[in-house]
Formats: sequence, structure tokens, C-alpha cells
Amino acid sequence: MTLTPTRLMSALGCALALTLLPGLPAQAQTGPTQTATAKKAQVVILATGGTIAGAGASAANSATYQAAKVPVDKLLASVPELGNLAQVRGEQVFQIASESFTNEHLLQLAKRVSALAKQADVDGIVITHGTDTLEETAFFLNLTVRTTKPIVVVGSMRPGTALSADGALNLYNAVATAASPAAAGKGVLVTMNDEINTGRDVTKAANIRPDAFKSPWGPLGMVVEGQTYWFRAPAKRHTVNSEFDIDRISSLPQVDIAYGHGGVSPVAYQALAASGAKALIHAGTGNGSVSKDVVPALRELRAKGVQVIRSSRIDGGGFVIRNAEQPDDQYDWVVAHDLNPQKARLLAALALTQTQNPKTIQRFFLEY
Ligand code: DAS
Repeated sequence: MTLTPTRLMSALGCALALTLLPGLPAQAQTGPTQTATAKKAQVVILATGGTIAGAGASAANSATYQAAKVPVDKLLASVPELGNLAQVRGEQVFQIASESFTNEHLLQLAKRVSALAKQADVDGIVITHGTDTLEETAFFLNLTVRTTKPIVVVGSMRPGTALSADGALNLYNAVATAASPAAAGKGVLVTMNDEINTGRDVTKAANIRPDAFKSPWGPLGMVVEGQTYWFRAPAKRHTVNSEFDIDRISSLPQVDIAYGHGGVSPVAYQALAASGAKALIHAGTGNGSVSKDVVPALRELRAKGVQVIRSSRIDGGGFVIRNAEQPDDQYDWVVAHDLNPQKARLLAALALTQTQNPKTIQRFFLEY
């Protein structure tokens, strides 16, 4: 059917009539609806920097820009529709590009989230964050903040100044999720590109595309026009079911990552241990394989008390199997299961705040 001007006007006339007629069911209205009596959720937005707070010289700059420039009040003002979803207020916790996050930044942010989650006037928390280490912060919060209230971490792949910028809708979706009672008890969530992913699984799988964030085991759901839609729930322990509590952690032991590749030597592992690493994450080839030129050095470091944890440089769609590529029982090593090296580093650091027993550490990697 061709859309003639007459047909267009009559279609518009009908739509206008629909919205003006009293007593129509809610679905006839557009956008999120709030009944007059329903109290809006109170959502706090903690800003840390990143591209979502970035600015480029022109609209054509979708990849060339400066991150961590726009302050939280301007970020909130740039998406006035947030007020349709919730009562929002913002705090500027940091203003940095997330590749520069340190353990101290993680601890400070997690403690602030934990304190806010205890407040009766906070129903949900959104953290705006650079995308480079977003997955690490989301996983760390998932392990250490003991609340069932929704905590949503969000970023953007393009600065707000760019054509087809993705930050505004990502932020809108994050607030919609943080304000949604259905998001409670699902652990820390990440809303990017209309999807809702668990902070445990999600990883940045591309470096310049809006659909960069993927979970090897799939998203939990979607956010569409301010509504959340759920299709599965997290399978691993998190938040209130975690043995880790940010309120009882003041520092994190040094844990470092060394990358496996053809022609690898043990020097990186030995240097990291000499610098104070209490555990080494091996970002191994394939199923966490270790070169025969590195095994003796790792066994020597294990004998000196350094924990050895085999992860894989392959991110997604599988997991490192104990005693498959290496005799982990004999070597007293741990496998990271499906956690990528950057997430394994965080769980290993938290594990070492509680134990030096590789069997307990292995249990943590299978359960979280
Ligand atoms: N440098 C990146 C960061 O802050 C920019 C971004 O993608 O957010 O993580």
C-alpha cells in the first residue's frame, strides 16, 4: 500500500484521536508511563569518566576524542528523559579514562556503592564508566557489594559529540534498569547497545563498535523504551550470596597477568613475582596451555608460595579444564574456569584476602 498524503493525514488523525480519547488502556500511550500515585524510584548516578563523558572536536569524530571531560551534572542534563524513569541525582566520584583505574579506585568506588545501597532513599545505582575496564569494575562490584538493589554499570563507545552517539540511550537504559524492581537480586548488570548483561560474564569484545560488549553465555535480557525484558538469570554466586564483603576489605594483594604466546620465555613471570605478585594469572594459549619453557619457572615460583592460576587468552565460549593441558593437582595450580585473565586477576586478589589454600581458591573460581 503506498502512503499517500491523504492516508498519512488520516493515520496521524487516528493516532491523535487515540491519545486524546479518555480511558484508553495504557498501551495506547507512548513512552514510559508513571501513574500519578506511583512513587518514582530513587536512582543515584556515580560518574567516573570514560567516553560516555567524552568530547570530540567534530560530529565526525566517533573514535578520536578526549574521554572523561563532561561532568556528571551536564551528563544528566543532556538526557532530560531520565526524569520520566526515576528521581535521579549524580555524584562525580572520579573523572578518568578507565584504562587508568587502579585497585584503590576499585576499592573506593565499591565502598561508595555499598554505602549508598544501605540508604533507604536509594533504590538503584548507576555507574558511568569508561569501557576499557568496565567489565572489571562490574565483576568486582558483583563479588563484593552485598545488596539486592540493582547496580548497573554503563559506558559508551562514542562520545556524546559524535553522530549516532550511543551514550544517551545507554544511560537511559541503565536508569530504566536500575529503577526496575525486576532487576533486583540479579547481581551487577551492564546495559550497552540495548542489551542487559551480567557484570560477571560481559567483556569488551571489540575496540570501536557500539555492539562491542558481549557475554560468552549470552545476555540476560534487553531494555526497550524504558522497559526491561528478561530471558535468563545469572548462574554464579554474587552480591548477597558472596563470601567477599567490600566493607571488610581495605586493600588488595598484588596479582599480575603474563601472556602466553609462541616463543614465550619465563622472564615476565619471574619479574612479576620478584616485584611482589602473590599470584600470577597465566593468559595461556588454547585451554590455558603452558609452554614447556615456562613450566619449570612456574613450578619454582609455586614452591616459593606464589599462586599459579591458568586462564586463557581466548575470551569466550569455553573454560579451562583442570588437569587437562597441565597436571594441576600435581603442580598445585588453579584453573580460572571460564574467567578471562583480567577478571581472574580480581577474583584471585579477593581470594588471597581470605586464604592461601589452592583448593579453596579453586572452589572460588568454580562458584563465582
Ligand atoms: N579510554 C576509554 C575508557 O575510558 C574510553 C571509553 O571507551 O570509555 O575506558
